Amino acid sequence: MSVVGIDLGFLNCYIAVARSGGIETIANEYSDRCTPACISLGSRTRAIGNAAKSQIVTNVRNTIHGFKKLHGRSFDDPIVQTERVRLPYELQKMPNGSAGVKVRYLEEERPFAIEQVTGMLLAKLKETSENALKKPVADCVISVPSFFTDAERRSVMAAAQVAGLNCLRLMNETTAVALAYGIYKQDLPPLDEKPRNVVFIDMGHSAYQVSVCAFNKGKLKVLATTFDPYLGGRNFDEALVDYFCDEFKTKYKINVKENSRALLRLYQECEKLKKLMSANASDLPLNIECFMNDLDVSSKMNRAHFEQLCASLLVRVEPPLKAVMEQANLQREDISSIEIVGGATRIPAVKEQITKFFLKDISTTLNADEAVARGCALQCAILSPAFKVREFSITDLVPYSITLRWKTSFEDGTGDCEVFCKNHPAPFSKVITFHKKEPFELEAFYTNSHEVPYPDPRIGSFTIQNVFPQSDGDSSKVKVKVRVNIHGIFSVASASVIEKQNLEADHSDATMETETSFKNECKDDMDKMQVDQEEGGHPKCHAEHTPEEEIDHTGAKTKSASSDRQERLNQTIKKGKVKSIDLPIQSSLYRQLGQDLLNSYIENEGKMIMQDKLEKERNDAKNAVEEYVYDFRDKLGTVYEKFITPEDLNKLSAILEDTENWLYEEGEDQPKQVYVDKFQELKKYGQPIQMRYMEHEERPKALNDLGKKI
Ligand code: ATP
Ligand code: K
Ligand code: MG
Repeated sequence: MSVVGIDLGFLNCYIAVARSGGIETIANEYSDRCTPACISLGSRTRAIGNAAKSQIVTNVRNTIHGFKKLHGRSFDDPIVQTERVRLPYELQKMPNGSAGVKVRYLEEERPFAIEQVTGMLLAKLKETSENALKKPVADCVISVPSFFTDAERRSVMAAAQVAGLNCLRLMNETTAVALAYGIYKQDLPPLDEKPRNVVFIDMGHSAYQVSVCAFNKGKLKVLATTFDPYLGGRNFDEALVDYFCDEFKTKYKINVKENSRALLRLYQECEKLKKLMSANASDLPLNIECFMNDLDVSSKMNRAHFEQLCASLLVRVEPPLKAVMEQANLQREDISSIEIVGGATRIPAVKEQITKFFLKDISTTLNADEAVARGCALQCAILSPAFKVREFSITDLVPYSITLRWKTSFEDGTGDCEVFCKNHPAPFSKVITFHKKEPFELEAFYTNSHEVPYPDPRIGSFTIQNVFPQSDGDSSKVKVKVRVNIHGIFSVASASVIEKQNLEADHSDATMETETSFKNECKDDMDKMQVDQEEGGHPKCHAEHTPEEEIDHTGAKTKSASSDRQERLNQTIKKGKVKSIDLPIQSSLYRQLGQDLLNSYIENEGKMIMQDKLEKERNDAKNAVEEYVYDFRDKLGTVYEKFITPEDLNKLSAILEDTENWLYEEGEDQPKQVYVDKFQELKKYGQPIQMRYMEHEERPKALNDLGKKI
């Protein structure tokens, strides 16, 4: 059982683990706590993370980065097409219509699905955690943006499977930050007091997210989240790049945008410049040697000018702040603290916008780079039965309202019901009752497609099977449990038919009841946790509905039953006696990756890991030969000199020189065994000399020891 939290960033990934009683962020093999979200494919091997990042400019077409937004989207998706223009490598339409990448790997053109790409990255992060923890890692918690839709979330879940990870929770990034903030706070208000409201702001490389959370002792509840999924540090880099491209066009008569290598270098330099400007307001130079056409370019920039260039970006900071306060129905004075994380919040002008809105200093006490990973690791520790952590309950929310639609038997009409409103607590289950005589299909979709940053509102369709009329010809009462699970993913979780004799006579085929799930009905912890919190006195969206309602499908009338809690409990008890039979559900999820395809990705990742391992062994074997040559030559000139005849010395020197030349020529690229054999051959020459030398060294010592004994 491992406790690992992964911040899967657009640009930067971080890992936090539970080790020696605490949560710590760990470093990779480059002693870097940040692992770039970058994969470079080669003719023999893959490089992932830091090693890949250094190849962005040298292996332009086969180095994959900036792919987080491709998850769960079709190739034709407008977002994919927008990203495509920015990417220096090729995207490709996969056979199932989704977006993949096309790169050269092992000397051939290869398509990779986005789940494979992120799978490679996650496999690397898994390996890094295993090295740190010195044991196998599977269980983990992975972060996703709070605005990710179901299709995107499912795609990240699939990527985790490709990497051999068991993701216990996909955690919204700002919620992870909130947990990292709250769990160690000793002074949170008691449960019966007004909660402490804190705003969390994360601006990373690709996106901007805001959430407001209410804290009481031992619990946090996300009240609202807002976002601009298209605003992040990279937009600020882009503003600089555009400016310099224009300048260089007139100044040097070069078109940088036509040269992907030069453009990538300019992006890298502009990112550095942007960071420098965060600490320095004066003029800063930009110099790039041999930029294009053997030309050295130079220019300068300062903070004030930069802010001018970014004016249209800076005005986008406020709207999500305003919206989050409106949605949570809070005033500025209700907010205790404003916590900012994410690299791009280091831009002074971004901070100013935030301060200007809240009229309050912002707090930077959280580690801006590591808070997401730490929060994920804390969540993983909470979920892990093997790990003791302080009790802390986390209630997240449903970012977009979800509606179910179905066909009714009357007038070929359709019925629908909003099962989760926007900002409804999650995870959460609800039970909906239908009166049906035959199998029926439920279609789930996002109610307000315009507020979802995704081109298709569909979530999936679910057919409830094995529904028949009762023996007397009446409709059967079918209970359908819908759920937004711990990953923030919607599903129709179960369905059952309730036996007739326990029901009051109900002759309307067009009646539906919805009810929130009661404690007695909850079968797993997620629901229980939810219900506990519901009882903890945070009535939100769902409690505004009456817990039980009957809705006429035709829309002609809607009558609500009593919402009295006692009545609910009585009902629950009555329900305990009725017999229910589970019904099979056939689910068809929108843009779901098929199991066969997923299995083939898992298998392929295994093959690639094996290939990387073999390649590493081959390289190690080659390096061993090289090292032996240098070491042997060095010793021949020094310590071995007395133990070898001049003729042998000449002969051996020649052999070593030949080997060295061979390593640079035909020995440059040989199978592992060739190097192993070469190494053995060299050792045959070296060992006798080494023996003589060792004997000589040992003899006086042995005599000495003997002397001591006597
Ligand atoms: P996302 O959250 O969108 O998935 P990410 O988590 O990978 O992206 P972060 O690591 O939070 O992103 O932030 C990276 C961004 O922050 C980059 O654009 C980087 O240039 C920017 N950044 C980092 N440090 C500074 C700084 N000192 N000043 C300005 N920008 C900075
Ligand atoms: K990050
Ligand atoms: Mg981030």
